Amino acid sequence: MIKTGFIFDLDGVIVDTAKYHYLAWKKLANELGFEFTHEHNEQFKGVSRKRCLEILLDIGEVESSQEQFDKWMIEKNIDYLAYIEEMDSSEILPDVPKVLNFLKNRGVPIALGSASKNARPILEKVDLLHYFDVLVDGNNVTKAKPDPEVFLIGANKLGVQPIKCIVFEDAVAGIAAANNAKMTSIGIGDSQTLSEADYNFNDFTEIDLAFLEGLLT
Ligand code: B16
Ligand code: MG
Repeated sequence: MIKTGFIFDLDGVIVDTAKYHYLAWKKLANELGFEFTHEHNEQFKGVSRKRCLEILLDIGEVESSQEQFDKWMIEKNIDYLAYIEEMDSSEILPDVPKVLNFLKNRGVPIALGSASKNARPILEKVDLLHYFDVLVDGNNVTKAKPDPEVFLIGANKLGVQPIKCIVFEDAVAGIAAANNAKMTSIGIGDSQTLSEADYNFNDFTEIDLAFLEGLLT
């Protein structure tokens, strides 16, 4: 039987760190004299920190030097990390451990495929790091989702053919990246927003083990 691998996005799939990204970006926007809304924050999901700051400055119509840009990147991340410091396993999204346990017990290789450069400390804080055979995050990629790079590196490190990989994603760009990698994409969240996914669920409570079993055969 050809081996199947599973790749999980982090923010919006395993934990809801989007709310902390939002608070940190909002603080910066307010310091710069403009509002940052939840609608704005939607555009930031799955997007790299650098690209987020570019979008933020566009929203506020703020111009900056490279030096100032770099300082704001650091400032935002320091504020974000203060929230991460307080995280624990109570922040794991519902039924994520159910799925991870099932896959682990079946000996299925598991990777993380995230845009975040803070993925490892977050997984450590919520005590899920031990489930992952491979971590691919913002420190390992040169091309952002929807480019398939993050997932292709994950498949390669898992030793699994891309076509035999299953990706859980909450962002439109992430579903596109999985599809571009010729992987099976599972959208976690609003099915209309993630209509390009091969399968859709609102969250992991809707995924039963028989469904996962079916993906392994
Ligand atoms: P960091 P994901 C993404 O995580 C977030 O959705 C996105 O909002 C964030 O800008 C990006 O990580 C980078 O995060 O600032 O921690 O490097 O959904 O790809 O797991
Ligand atoms: Mg995400």
